[in-house]
Amino acid sequence: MTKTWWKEAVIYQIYPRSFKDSNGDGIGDLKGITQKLDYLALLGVDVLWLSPIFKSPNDDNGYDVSDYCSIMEEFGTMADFDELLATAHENGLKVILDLVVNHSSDEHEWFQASRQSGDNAYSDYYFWEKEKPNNWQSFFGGDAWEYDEQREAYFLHLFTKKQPDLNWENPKVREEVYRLMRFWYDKGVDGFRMDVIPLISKRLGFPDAPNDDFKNTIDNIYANGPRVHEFLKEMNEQANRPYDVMTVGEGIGVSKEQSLDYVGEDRSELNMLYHFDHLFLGYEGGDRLKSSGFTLVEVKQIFREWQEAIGDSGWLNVCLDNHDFARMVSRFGNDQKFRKESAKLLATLLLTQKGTPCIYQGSEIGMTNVAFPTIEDYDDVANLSTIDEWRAEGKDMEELLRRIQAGGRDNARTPVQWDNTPHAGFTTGQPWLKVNPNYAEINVANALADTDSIFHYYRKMLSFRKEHKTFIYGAYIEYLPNHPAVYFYERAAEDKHYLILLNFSDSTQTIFGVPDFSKAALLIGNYKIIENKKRLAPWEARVYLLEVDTI
Ligand code: TEU
Ligand code: CA
Repeated sequence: MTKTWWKEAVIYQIYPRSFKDSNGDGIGDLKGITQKLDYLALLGVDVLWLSPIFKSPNDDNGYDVSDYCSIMEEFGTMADFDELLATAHENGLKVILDLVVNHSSDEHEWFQASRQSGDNAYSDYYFWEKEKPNNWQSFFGGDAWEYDEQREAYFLHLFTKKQPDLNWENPKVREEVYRLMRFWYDKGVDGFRMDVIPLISKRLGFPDAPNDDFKNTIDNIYANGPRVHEFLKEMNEQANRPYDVMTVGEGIGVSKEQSLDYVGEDRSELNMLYHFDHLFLGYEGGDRLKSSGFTLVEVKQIFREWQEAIGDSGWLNVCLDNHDFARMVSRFGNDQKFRKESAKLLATLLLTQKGTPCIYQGSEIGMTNVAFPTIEDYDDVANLSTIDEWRAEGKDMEELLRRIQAGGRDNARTPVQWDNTPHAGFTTGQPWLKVNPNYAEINVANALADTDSIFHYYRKMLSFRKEHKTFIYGAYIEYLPNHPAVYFYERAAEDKHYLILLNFSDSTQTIFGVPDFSKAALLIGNYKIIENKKRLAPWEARVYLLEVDTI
C-alpha cells in the first residue's frame, strides 16, 4: 500500500456560516476562520475542509452555487480567501474546498441562459423534458421535476428546485467543471471534498424509482450511474493529476461492494470517500426524521465490513458526523451524564480507525445537539417539505419538533461556542441560527483552561496518532464483535499490536476471552484511575501497546 500525506493527515471540517463571525452581521465568514487558524494549529489537525464558500443565494446554505469562481458575499472577498489560504499554509495547514457540481444554483448564469431556449449554448447544461419523465422525488421531499414557464419544460433537481442538476453528459459542462477546479488549484488549494459525486451520472432512460424506500432509490437509481467512473477518471486526468491534491468523495449511495470502484488505488478516480452506512443507520430510508435507533453491534459490523472491503487496495475517510447529521456525542455517545468521557471515547475511535479521520467543528469541545423550543427556531431547508406535509395532514407538530430536535441537520449548525460571552463569542450581532444554550459551560475558552478537557484529549490523541504510524498503515483486527457494549479492536504492524478498548455504555463492562494483554502498556486513556485491566468504566476508552512477535 502506498504511503502518502493525505493518508497521514487528519481533516477538520469547517461550516463557515457557523464557525466565527468577524464583522458582526451574525454570519460566520472567512476573516473569522483566519482569526482562528492558530487555534486549529494548536489542536493539531492538518487539513481544513471548508463547506462551500462560493457565491450563492443560500437556499441550501451554499450548496447552491451561483458562481464557482467568486466568494459568497456574506463570507467576504477573494482577498480574504487569499489571506486565509496563505495564513493556513504558514501554519502548516492545508485547505480543501467543497466541490458542488452535481447541481448549481438556479441563479447561476448557466441556468439563467439555459432556461431561455432550447437552442442556445447553455440549453443542454441541465436536464430539460417537455413532460415529467418519471416519479423521481427530491432528497428534500416533493417532485424532482419543476416546470419552468420560460423554457416551457421541466428541469431535474434532486435537491431543492433552486438546485438544478447539471448535465454531465454534456462535455461542455465537464470542461467548465475541470476549468473551475484548476482555477482553485492554481491558487494553491490542496484538494476538494466532492458533494454527492456518485450522483453525477444519470440513468438516461429515467426509469421510475421505487419510492417506497428512498434509500433504495438513492442507491439504485440516483447513485452509481453508468458513466460515473468514466467522468471521475476524466476529472482526474483533466483537473487533479497535475497537482498534489486530495480528493474526498461524499459517498452517498455507494456500497462497500462498490467502494473500490471509486477509491481503489489502481482506479485513478478519488483518493477516498466517506460512506453513509453508519450515518444513515437507524434512519428509515435515510430519513433522519424517521429514527428507529441502532445497536453498537450494528455500528461495529459496519466499520468492520468497510475495513474488510477496502483492505489495502483503497482508502476511507472516517467520520461520525458532519454538517448534515446530529452531533456525534449526542447520537453515538452520552451527551448528558458522560458527555466528557464519551466525547473522548469517540475521539479515540475516530483517531485509531484505519482511514483519514474527519473531525467536525465543535467536536473537539464536545458540542452537543440542540433542542430549540419551536420549529420556527430551525433553519434547515431539508425540513420544510416535511413541515408543510405534517401541517397539511394535521399531524402532531410536537412530534415533528421532537424528531427535528433529535435528528435535524441544524444540530450540527449552531454557532461554534468560543466563550461564555453573549452568543458564545461567535458574533457581536444576532446569530443567523441561535447558539446552543449550553455554551456557558461548553466553550473553547473553558476547554483551553481545563487540562483534562476534551480539547486537550484531542490534542494528545492527534499527536499520538502522528507518532504511531501503525494507526495509519497498520492492519485492523476486531475482537468480541458481538459484545453489546464494548468495541475492542487492534491495529497491528510488524511486532507492534495496539489494542483499543471502548466501552459504549453507561455501565461497567468486564471483558473475557480475548488475547492476553496483561503485559500490555497503557498508552492513552480517558480515565485517570484503572482498578482492573479487564473492567472498563462507563464510556472508558483505552489504548494499549503490546510488543510481542505474536499475539
Ligand atoms: O448532502 C448529500 C446528502 O444526501 C445528505 O447528506 C443530505 O444532506 C440529506 O440526506 C438530506 O436530507 C450533500 C451536502 O452535504 C448537503 O449539505 C447538501 O444539502 C446536499 O448534498 C445538496 O448539495
Ligand atoms: Ca460575518
